[in-house]
Amino acid sequence: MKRPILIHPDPRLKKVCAPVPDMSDALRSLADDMLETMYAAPGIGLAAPQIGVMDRLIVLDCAKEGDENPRPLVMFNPQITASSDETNVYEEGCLSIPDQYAEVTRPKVVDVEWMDRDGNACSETFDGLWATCVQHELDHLDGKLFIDYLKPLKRQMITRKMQKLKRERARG
Ligand code: K2U
Ligand code: ZN
Repeated sequence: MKRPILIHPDPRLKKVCAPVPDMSDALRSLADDMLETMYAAPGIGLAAPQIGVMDRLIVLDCAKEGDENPRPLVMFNPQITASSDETNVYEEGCLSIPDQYAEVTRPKVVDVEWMDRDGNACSETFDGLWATCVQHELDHLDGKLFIDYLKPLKRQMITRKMQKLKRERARG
């Protein structure tokens, strides 16, 4: 089922997540909940700590709506094994930092290894939006947010806006 997405600042979004042990039905069900939550947001990626689960699990689907078939990916214990020197700049957002966008520079191409929902070892090279997204999600597993790449003043401004948003949401 759809899970609530944590909003920055939240200590759980700054923690380093634990690798998942062997595959289980519980982990498969968690991945399904994350995909449902991601599509409903809508988003093109989601990391387990964003729904308060401190495990190394991310889901993504960067297929362009309309002209590509959806391609939901579930990655347990994902690792970047190589990244290009060439970089890309992308105006990133984050479902845990709603309505805030800023340019982030990241390697253009990355090789990623992970375990899939059947427990199989997978590896693939990503570029374009897929590369940006998988790096954004992997950062979440290490407690890193896209605003951590910004200048302190810009980061503080965004954090204060989120604190205001949370106060307003708490008032209902
Ligand atoms: O992790 C998340 O919060 C979901 C992110 C994933 C993402 C961020 C930046 C760049 C690529 C992916 C987004 O909120 S998903 C929303 C979105 C949709 C289309 C393009 C960029 C971001
Ligand atoms: Zn994010």
